Amino acid sequence: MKLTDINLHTQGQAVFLDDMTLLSNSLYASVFCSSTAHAKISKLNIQEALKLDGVKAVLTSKDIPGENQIGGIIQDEELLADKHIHFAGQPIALIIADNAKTALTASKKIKLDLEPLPVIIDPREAYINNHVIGPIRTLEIGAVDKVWNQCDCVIEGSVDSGGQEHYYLERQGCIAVPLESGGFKLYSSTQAPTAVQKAVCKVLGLPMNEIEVEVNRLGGAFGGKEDQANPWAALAALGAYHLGKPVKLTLNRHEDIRYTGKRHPYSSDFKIGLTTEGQIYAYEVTFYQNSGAAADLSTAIMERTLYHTTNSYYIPNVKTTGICCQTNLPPFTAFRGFGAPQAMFVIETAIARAAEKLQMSSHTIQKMNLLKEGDVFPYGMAVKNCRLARLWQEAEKQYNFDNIYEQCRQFNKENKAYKKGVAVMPVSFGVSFTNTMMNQAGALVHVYSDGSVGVSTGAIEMGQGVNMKMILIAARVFSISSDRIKVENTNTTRVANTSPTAASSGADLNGQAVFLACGNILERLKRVAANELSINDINEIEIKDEVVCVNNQKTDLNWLNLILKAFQARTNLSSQAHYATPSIHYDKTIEKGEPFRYHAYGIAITQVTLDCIRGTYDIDFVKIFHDVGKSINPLIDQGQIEGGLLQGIGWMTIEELLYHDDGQLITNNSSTYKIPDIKFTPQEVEVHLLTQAENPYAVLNSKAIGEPPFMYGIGCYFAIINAMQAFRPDMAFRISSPLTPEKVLTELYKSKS
Ligand code: LUZ
Ligand code: MOS
Repeated sequence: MKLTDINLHTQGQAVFLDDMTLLSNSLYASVFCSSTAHAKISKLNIQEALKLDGVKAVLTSKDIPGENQIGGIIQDEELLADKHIHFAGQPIALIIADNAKTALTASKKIKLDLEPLPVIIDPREAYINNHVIGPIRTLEIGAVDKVWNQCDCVIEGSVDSGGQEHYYLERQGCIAVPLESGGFKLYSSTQAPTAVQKAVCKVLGLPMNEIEVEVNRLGGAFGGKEDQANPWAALAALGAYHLGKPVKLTLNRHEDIRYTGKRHPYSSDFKIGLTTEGQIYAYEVTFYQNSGAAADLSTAIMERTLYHTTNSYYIPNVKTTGICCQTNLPPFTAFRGFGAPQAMFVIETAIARAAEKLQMSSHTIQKMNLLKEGDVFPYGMAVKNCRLARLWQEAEKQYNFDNIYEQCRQFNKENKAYKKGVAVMPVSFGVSFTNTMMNQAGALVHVYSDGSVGVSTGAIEMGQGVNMKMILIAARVFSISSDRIKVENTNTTRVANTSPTAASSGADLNGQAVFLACGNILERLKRVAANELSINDINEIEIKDEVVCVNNQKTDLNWLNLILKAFQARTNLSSQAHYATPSIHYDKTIEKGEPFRYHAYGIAITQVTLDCIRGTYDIDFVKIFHDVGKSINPLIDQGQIEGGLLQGIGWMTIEELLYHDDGQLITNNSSTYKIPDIKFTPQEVEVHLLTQAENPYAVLNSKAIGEPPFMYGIGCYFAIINAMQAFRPDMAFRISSPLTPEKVLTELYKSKS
């Protein structure tokens, strides 16, 4: 069997950046970053660092030959701080030495004289002080302001959600190798090789054809390497540029956690209006996004937040406003879900509070307002191929929700110290980059004369199994054994102008390009076969399990001799193809359009048991009903669902980022920042993939899988709240996420205000 990433990972044989064999003349870099969050630099002293034996250079902003600028959407971020520091962790100088330890030691000898400036870490305080990034955007449908008096019940509130560290196992890093042309080849741990290429070009002042970026695979990314692999690659390249030798730069875990951006914390105000039966009539929300010190992807992330304001519900009157607030924290960035989880947490909070007031279960309100075919989202797109009702029905058929709630009530009646809680969490996630331009991909396929196949795309394998999906797509088109197919690493000279592997669309976009490229070659092969077999109409020809068939009848021609004949006939056995998602569009001036090709849907039911003496909780089960279209590989999709769920649960429960008022991250190591482990994992996770759910809008009728399951984790927060209410029915809990055991315990014994 061919060794693919999946085998290599499980055998510990996969080669990551840090495992690569270096050229013998390689040098090592370390980055000196600010430990102060906001200040003017009055003096930078590098003399002590330079004196250290083995140090080759200390580079600062003055040594940048091109532009000292790495901002993507908005040009507001210096690669190396020149005069002004905006966050703790901002790079100031690059140390190059002949070994990694010396580079790190030298970085500690750099001295800074600073004039401290006031630090803002709270998004609302930033907003009041006018520190806003990009335009404030509002989407509207119906007329919210006119309908509040028609609602039986109107509830207003605020709620916060915390940030989240990506905690990819492979940290950020890059190896930059000078080439004879004066350009550079970069091996980078990035989701976006073209973005790295562009960032390096800008910093070094070189054209794109002088920078080659190659990626074997990543040890996880989760959005953390969509934009934020760029600075480390640009710094490694800067070192290689000045020293003319390969330079390796990797962050250690402590550096990575402190210096790089995370999921955006949000603080939000909401107002929801319903009938006494639970029909939602109006919803108004303002999102204050803590964007950090520079734009990074914040405005795009806010755009996805706005589009997911109403999650899986149809609400006729909606007004949603998003504000990107500039603070003195490291620029927050893409993270699985890209702003949608933050929006969904707020609407679910609004529904939970309405349920309290109306004295009904949240799931009654959720079900009553579930999206139906043809319903229109606040951004103007109509729901198509909506499968929420089907998912809900199937879930209720297998697990009678009322029974589950009743069993919990019974348990809670009989137990004092332990309480059970339940929550249902529906998810609707729009698939496509919200920036229409980014929805394109390329593939290059070679069929070699021995019948083996090489596939190159712009997709990055980061453990999500995209390479296996590419193999399965090529195997399906040619109808050959997947053992004949190899996916090459990702390289900007083979497939250019790539979008990041992000937005859950890696397999959709690159897979469709592979499908088209293979189709081109297949067409040529059919002509060769027609010629060999003296058939006039190539539509009568088909390859089935490596055998050429004519009108479903097997012939003597098989894949191997067909390829040989084709080569002898001087047939082009390579094809490049390009795919651009059709029909999507958006007009920001009117805030209406059809930004997504389709939506991914699903429902999760979560039950927890709360230890009311300790504040700790166990997750009894999560049962998931998910629409992944016609899955290309159900095992990979199940893995993404389980992984996404657990990462979402972590965000909502135990993963807590704490900052000092001066902008220092307190939870800056694995000893203080806790991610879910196997013991924390739900005792039971059941995944049901919806059957007979072809999706006509993506490759081979499949659906994107990467991000949607993350948001099932939100159900865990509400299940815990549900259990807390069973312990203290007199309390209305108002707790920001993450809902750590510490917070649970404090709230359970709080006196009633
Ligand atoms: N990245 C991006 C994303 O640039 N645009 C998006 O819409 C997106 N969505 C999810 C994850 N990453
Ligand atoms: Mo992303 S959050 O890089 O799909």
